[in-house]
Amino acid sequence: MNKVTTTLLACLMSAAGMAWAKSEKPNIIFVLTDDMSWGELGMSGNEIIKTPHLDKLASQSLRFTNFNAAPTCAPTRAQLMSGKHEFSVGVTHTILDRENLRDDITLLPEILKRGGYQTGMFGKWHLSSPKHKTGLTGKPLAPYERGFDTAIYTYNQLSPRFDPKLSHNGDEQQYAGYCGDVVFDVGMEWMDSCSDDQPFFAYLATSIPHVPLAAPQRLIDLYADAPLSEKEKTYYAMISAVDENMGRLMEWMENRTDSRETILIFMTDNGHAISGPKGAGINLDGTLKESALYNAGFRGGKTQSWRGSTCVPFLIQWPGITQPNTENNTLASAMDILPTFAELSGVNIQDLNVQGMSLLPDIQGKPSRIPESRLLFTHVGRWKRSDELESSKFVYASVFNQRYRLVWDMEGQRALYDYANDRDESNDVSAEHPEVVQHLAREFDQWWEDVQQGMVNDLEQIRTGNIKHR
Ligand SMILES: [Ca+2]
Repeated sequence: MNKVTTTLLACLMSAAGMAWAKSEKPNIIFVLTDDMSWGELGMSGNEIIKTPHLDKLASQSLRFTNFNAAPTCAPTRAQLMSGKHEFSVGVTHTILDRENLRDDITLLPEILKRGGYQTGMFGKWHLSSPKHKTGLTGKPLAPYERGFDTAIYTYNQLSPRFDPKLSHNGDEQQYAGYCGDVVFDVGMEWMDSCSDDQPFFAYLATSIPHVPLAAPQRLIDLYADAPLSEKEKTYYAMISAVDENMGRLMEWMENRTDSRETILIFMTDNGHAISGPKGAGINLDGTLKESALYNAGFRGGKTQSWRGSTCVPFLIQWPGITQPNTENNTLASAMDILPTFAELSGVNIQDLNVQGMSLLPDIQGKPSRIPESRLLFTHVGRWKRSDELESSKFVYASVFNQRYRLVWDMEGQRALYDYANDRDESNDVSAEHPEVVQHLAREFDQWWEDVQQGMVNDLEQIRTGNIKHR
């Protein structure tokens, strides 16, 4: 072989090698916490909370500043797993069998398995009731039967907070330590056990800082001199426990020698939690109660309809792809995660009719594919009985675009906010923009009309007369 041919061959081989390296699918670590908002991060201006590791991650990440979850726990998980609005997939509550994610749809881990991923989930599932092994069409509801190779999970909260019991693919096992640490322990152990030949997807879903409140004393002691109630100190200590584990995870990642890159995502499941530190939290009109708690300038929290109820932290670090310390203000949704991961893993999901849209271009720093006309809809759900759903239409609901949010409060009073220029939504601009009100209200009517056909759990309870209520 002459020198030119050898050189040409080497170039071709090198080019092929580069192409292969680029086509290698990244590992994905997705961390979701429970009842923690932008306000509970030091980087957002909270001067009391101690979150050094999350602040560091935020400074190294691309931060989505208009990323929206649902206003409560199970509904956000339904969006993540299905790529659809929670009402379209049956989830209209967090209890009463209305947290059962309909069994006849394809879930995110199933998509990623098609793309060659090893899949694991650790922590709070909250998309099926422990009473039901199967859904309405007779198919299984448990995470280990819906696409996760390994699921070490609880149906809802990890309980008790110390030494909790979790189901390992259906077998109940006792775990030692604080519940927040356990989720990361079993998650990292599983990732260490994964084959290097395939990428992995690890979904770590903590059940903290949701109530019941409990944390290691050494973390509560961090807030000994803070102007907080005892309950608030414990709530903040639970967030510091999340932070400490994020630090542990990031250190663990640095010490690994993967042949492929690893994406790290941190997200939370709803806005500032009324249910967190009981006796503090948020008023029914979305303003903060008198306390040293902090809501990052937003109005609204968990279960409500103002921006603070659904605009949650979303941090993504993808070495070589995302730029550190950057922001993206695209109107994004938890429904977008499934199509984003489908695209990056090369799986065609056209037949699924998901409502989310891929954020891959946004993540790669390319022009977004999310159209200017995009609308998102939120609704607290949680009507007491399924046959009250129609009369609940205008309770804590909203429809919004990139600038305006039409909000119904608990009493059904409507207001329009220019949230892009009025962060705390204090100025109702309905009178100045009647055409915006009319457009958004009409779209909301249409959405409500269409979405009810997906509320399979409510429809079944109405059909059978077996209506669950608190
Ligand atoms: Ca939650």
